[in-house]
Amino acid sequence: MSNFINKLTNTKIDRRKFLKGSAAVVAAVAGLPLVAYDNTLKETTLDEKDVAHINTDSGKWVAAACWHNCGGKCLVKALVVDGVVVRQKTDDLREDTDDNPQQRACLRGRAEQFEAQGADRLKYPMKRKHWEPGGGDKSLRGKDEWERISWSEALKYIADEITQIKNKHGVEAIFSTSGEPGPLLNKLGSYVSHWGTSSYGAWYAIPHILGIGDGILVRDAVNDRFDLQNSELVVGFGLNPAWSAMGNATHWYLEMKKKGCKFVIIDPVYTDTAATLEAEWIPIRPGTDMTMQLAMAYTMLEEDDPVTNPLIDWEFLNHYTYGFDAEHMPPDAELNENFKDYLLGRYDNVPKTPEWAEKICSVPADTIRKLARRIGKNVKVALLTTWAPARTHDSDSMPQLFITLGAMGGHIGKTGHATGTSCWNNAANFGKALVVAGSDGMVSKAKTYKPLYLNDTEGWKAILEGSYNPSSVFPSINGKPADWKKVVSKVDLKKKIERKSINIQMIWHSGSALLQTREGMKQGIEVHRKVEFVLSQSSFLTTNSKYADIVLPITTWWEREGNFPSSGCNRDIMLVYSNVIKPIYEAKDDEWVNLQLGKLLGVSEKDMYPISQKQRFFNKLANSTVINKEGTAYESLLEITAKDIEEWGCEGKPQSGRVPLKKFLEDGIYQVERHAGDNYGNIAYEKFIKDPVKNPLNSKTGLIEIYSQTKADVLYSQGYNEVSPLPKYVSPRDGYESTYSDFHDKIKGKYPYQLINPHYIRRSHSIYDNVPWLREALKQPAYISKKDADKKRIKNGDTVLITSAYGKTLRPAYVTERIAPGVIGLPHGAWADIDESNEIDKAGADNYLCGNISTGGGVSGWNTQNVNLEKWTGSPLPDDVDVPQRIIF
Ligand SMILES: Nc1nc2c(c(=O)[nH]1)N[C@H]1C(S)=C(S)[C@@H](COP(=O)(O)OP(=O)(O)OC[C@H]3O[C@@H](n4cnc5c(=O)[nH]c(N)nc54)[C@H](O)[C@@H]3O)O[C@H]1N2
Ligand SMILES: Nc1nc2c(c(=O)[nH]1)N[C@H]1C(S)=C(S)[C@@H](COP(=O)(O)OP(=O)(O)OC[C@H]3O[C@@H](n4cnc5c(=O)[nH]c(N)nc54)[C@H](O)[C@@H]3O)O[C@H]1N2
Ligand code: SF4
Ligand SMILES: [Mo]
Repeated sequence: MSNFINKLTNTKIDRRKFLKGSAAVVAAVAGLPLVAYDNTLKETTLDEKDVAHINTDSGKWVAAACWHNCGGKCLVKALVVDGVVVRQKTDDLREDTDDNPQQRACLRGRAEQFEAQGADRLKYPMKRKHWEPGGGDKSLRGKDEWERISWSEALKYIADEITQIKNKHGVEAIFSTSGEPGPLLNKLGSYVSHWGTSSYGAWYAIPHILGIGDGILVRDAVNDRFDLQNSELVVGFGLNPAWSAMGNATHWYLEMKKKGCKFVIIDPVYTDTAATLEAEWIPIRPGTDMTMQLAMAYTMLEEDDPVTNPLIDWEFLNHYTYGFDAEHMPPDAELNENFKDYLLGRYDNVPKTPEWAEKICSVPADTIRKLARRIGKNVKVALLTTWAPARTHDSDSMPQLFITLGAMGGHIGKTGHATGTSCWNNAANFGKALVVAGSDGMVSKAKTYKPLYLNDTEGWKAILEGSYNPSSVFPSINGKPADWKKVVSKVDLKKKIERKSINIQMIWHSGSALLQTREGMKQGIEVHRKVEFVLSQSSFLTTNSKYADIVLPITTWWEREGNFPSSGCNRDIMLVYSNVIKPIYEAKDDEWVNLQLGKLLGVSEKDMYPISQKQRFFNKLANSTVINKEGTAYESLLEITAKDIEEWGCEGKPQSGRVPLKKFLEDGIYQVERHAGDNYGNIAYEKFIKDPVKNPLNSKTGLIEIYSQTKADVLYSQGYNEVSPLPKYVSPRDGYESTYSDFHDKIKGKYPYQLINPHYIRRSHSIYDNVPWLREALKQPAYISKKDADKKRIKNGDTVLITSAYGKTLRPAYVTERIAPGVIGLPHGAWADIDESNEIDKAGADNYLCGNISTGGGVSGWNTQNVNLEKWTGSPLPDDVDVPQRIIF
């Protein structure tokens, strides 16, 4: 790359020369083997000195995509000189004020140029050397050499494999791990897809049944950033926006702090968020939050006195909930059990006292009591949580308990009071979107096939064993669970779902990193070495692609037409991106692949894409809307002229709107100006609280169901295990108690530590893990408490071996007082790098340690894994930045 910079400053270099100069090609041309792994870090790093010399006079700033599912959404701009991006910047369009801050990019977004233009981009279609139709030596997947093939060869091989497999085993033998081949596949017949609780843990489907959510967006619901400024106290479980909701979420919390709000953060880690907010930190063991919450509820019940110490909002409980006590049971309850008597231990002889909780969650009983006293009805409290504490096994009742605690304090539906999740793009600023991308106009009436769904928690295991849970209650439709009322009306909830047989013979990877991001990776690799054919469409040799037979080079979003980001922005803004660079080498987009395969398999363009890509983008732009000044309705966002339409060469009518089309595309963003008291505020559940009869919740009874028969029935019919209609604590599989072989006598077991997977600032899940800049900045360590490290004589930087019942990984230790003893933090999403000689992963791939365990509603329980920790006696790991990039041509 420095070569390239020199050339760029001295001559007008063309793009092809630049790419030829990249080390990968140099390696290949020099006659090195085709699997030419070469450390090109120096080649791909632009430093300040390089940049200073560039003559950028002819350059153009383009609004570029930062396309990842990263928990933020920011403006990224790329300076394009002679078809190459030489520099990036972020939002400098407006003054940066507290109420209307710029949407500034994080370190990852600013390193995008080294991803999109990385030397390790897949450049050509490739096949593994020993692949033959039907598979060849399948055990070589993941270790074979790669050979370049032409697009026409690749497409022909793929079409032939699909036809073979379809004829031999039926189309239900094809497992598509992401939606990209959907338009083609659903014309070929029913295929297999997957569903999971992924981000949300137990907040995925059950909350819908309980009435959580207020109709704006079912499931999640708290107040918006301005209303939250009225809160006096935030009690936050696992709240770490400084890492997991970059963008402005931490700023919104700081604005609350400025107004005097205090923060208590309950997390196994003393996070950067807790430090920034000067929060009181309460360390907790993973997967045990429910015990602490139950003990808080117990304390409130024990100490409440309507006159001298009013902690509980009885009026709220009586009017808006069912199931708190024997006098307020829902009409459909089949079990004579209520929450209050459960707290008091009437059913199990275990009163849920702070002393009981302390033994499990490690939070001192006194701390629990003190905190419970602070969340009484007369304090404006925001009880917030991310989804992380519920990404644990057996956490199905966690959302129900959380809303119960909020209801006890009456912290719902009033200004400054809130109870719910504050996470991802909506962190600390929840409410309906103020700017909305329009529809693309694609309404297909043609017959399509619905896929069969595998649940992620059992996915790889189900394929190996040939039987799966058909999960008729929860499968996601476009990432959202199905409307529970509709589904439930068609299912006999008193009957357990029967497992069905399955025979997967082709895996088709595209826009997800499934082998990397779902549990049971070791079994996943076994599956990849068993089926007849593995195809992967990607931009790099990702984990999915490494274990494939054929890989197809796919464009990044910088090389495409332009679009809106696919996962939402924070509610104040809408981003848009344009084409930045031409496709690198022979990269094509997934739509093109579908079209070419369609030609070979007899599916026409009209069948798949009746509207062209460009016209679809244009339609989305034309149909985009923005909230009106009064906050009562939406109006057109964009002004589009006849000349615009002509220039685009699209069909459409001129229209008036808030911003001219060209300006929106140039800026890359529209931001709604906000101020306290404007017409766009949001208090979650406000309408329900005003009139619960007119504005019932989405539960069967219309109220918050602290006892929910439907929840218990749905989970029963799901078939994994039975769950109480009440929010009872269940000691989770692979949780704290199971770190002991004998919990009662406190004898530790084979896997005495608990592993969590924080979402890491080096990456967005698996994305960016290959970017040298980011690898240099952040090490992907295993975070280990000083106490545990001292016991094992582990020092900072030592290589450690982490072992679970499912797999082993190596990492450098980061020894710190900022993580609770007994807990190990292994950041989520590193690209697995498995040493075939000993089956040990060297990259710290979280899912190589997480096993296929299915509980309750099929919740992925990543933050409850039992592991062992040892000092590694073999050779120490090199820094990730010194590990060769995966360059295969
Ligand atoms: N152990 C553990 N596992 C977890 C989690 C955890 O906390 N712990 N978190 C979970 C969560 S919250 C989530 S959301 C999931 C995320 O799981 P995934 O969505 O599988 O993760 P990503 O790494 O974002 O993978 C997206 C992949 O699609 C590719 N891609 C993007 N756009 C396109 C395109 O247009 N075409 C093609 N062909 N490819 C494209 C990207 O380059 C990338 O390789 O991971 C989950 N997995
Ligand atoms: N940098 C970065 N940001 C991301 C992503 C990414 O990959 N990288 N992914 C995005 C996506 S798709 C999602 S879904 C969100 C997820 O966002 P979050 O749910 O916030 O995810 P985490 O970072 O896993 O966890 C947040 C905090 O919860 C703590 N925690 C873990 N287990 C427990 C527990 O049992 N109890 C308690 N009280 N705390 C616990 C962790 O220590 C951590 O500090 O992140 C988004 N943001
Ligand atoms: S990775 Fe996410 S937070 Fe970072 S710049 Fe991109 S959109 Fe923003
Ligand atoms: Mo997620």
